Amino acid sequence: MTFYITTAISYVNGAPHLGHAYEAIATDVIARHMRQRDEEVFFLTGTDEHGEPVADAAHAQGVTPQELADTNAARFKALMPLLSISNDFFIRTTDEEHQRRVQEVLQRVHDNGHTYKGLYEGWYCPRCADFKVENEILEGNLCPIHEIPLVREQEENWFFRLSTFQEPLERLYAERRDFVMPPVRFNEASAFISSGLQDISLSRARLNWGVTVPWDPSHVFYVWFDALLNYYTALGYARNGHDLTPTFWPANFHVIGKDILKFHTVFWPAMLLAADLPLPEHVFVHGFLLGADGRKMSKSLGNVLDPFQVLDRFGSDALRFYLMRDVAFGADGAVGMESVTARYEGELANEYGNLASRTIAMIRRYRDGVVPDAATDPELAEAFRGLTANVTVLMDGADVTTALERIWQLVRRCNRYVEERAPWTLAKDPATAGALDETLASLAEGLRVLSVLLSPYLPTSTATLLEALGAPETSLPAAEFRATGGGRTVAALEPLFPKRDR
Ligand code: ME8
Repeated sequence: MTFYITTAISYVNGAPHLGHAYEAIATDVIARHMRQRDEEVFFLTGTDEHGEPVADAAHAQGVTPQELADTNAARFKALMPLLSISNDFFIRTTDEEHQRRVQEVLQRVHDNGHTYKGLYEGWYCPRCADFKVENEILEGNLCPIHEIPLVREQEENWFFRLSTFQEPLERLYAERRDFVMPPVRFNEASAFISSGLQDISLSRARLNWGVTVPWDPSHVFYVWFDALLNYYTALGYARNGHDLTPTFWPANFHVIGKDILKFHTVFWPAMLLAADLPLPEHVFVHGFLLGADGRKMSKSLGNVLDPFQVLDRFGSDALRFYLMRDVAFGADGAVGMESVTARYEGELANEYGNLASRTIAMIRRYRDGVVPDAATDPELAEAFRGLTANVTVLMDGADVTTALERIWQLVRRCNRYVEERAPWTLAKDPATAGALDETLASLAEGLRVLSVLLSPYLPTSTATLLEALGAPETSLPAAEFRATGGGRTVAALEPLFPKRDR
């Protein structure tokens, strides 16, 4: 089976921020989990480099759009390994192969009769690069997202006949309730469609920073169609000379934020239908990260959490864990350094880290570093029953937060098990040697299973720990709690989550 998952591609008019990191991490957790299931996974991310926002930002900085794109695309690309993102390709919409394929697909849309030339007049937000329809406009003619004044624009454009896709889209939404997730976003997209679709511009005549319209070279494509098509074009050239499209198209998951819902849940499926291309399975819409004060993060409010600062102080596993645990995937959530510290100390260090260090230390102290070859405790085995199946179902629905909570309940259960069994007491009396063997074998097994399940979230520390346990296998079948186990030698382990200066 194959699994194709994408993030949105980031605008290069600014530097990467925590919202970008959040989306990439969540998508990475799902991709890594699917690889554990032995799926053939392709995970795409990248940068969105054309259009007015980039051209304007470049102009303001006195550089060419290409220069600005090169500088910032490099920053986004460099962020991925810092976050332990396992993307299979990084697309830039200025890639020649991308541009060629955009032209090919949109030429087909044109040839299929879904375009016409007309005069466009409407309210336009230069930051969204989007014309707003009446019911989206805030009082005082403001952009609902940026809250800046909209500009009245008029120009001759090529139009895409979105209105003719009203019925096909209504049918799509009637037939596939999970096309958009979570349900609240499905309802939002569905309501937008029911309110009546208007044709939209497909090209810009005034701008030249974009992909040239092949049948009318005085125009460039409207940046959103160029950008959306990245999900399709990348497969054509990501692996030099080998077209991955037949293997991976259509995508299984597009992961996006709530501000770009309309483009992905309405324009995108209509465009694919117009180009005779199969539709993706799911669009998952996540919420927004807010400052610790619950307001939109902004430099002027001083409530911005900088991903680089968190990475510096706590490392990538901690940032990944924090974001997946603290902000329910799909909802908005407030984030701040204090709560990062609390999760790091309270859960990573004191719960998982502590379970790991005491399990290994006790095996070394009481059993010369060899996991006892004993039957594991049926009661603990029972607590683990169904865990992997549960996580699998949750991940199918992209519910990375609930899956993590489910795993974490077992981290806590194992720590309680240590207290209940008090191995340090069992070790004092030779008559309880059998009970100590069972306890240590069970803890080693529990810790191993938990680490396999946690590896998509904490790829670095779980790899270190599984190596120390002598059990580096991370495929999902290895996450079953075994009735017996042992005989393996464990290695000394440095604290996985050492104390940090405040
Ligand atoms: O929208 N919290 O690019 P972008 C959570 N180029 N997610 C956030 C966020 C926040 N505070 N701020 C942004 C674009 N995001 C287009 C996409 S796709 C064909 C083109 C998310 O750099 C945002 O919702 O503004 C989007 O999914 C992604 O980051 C990139 O945002």
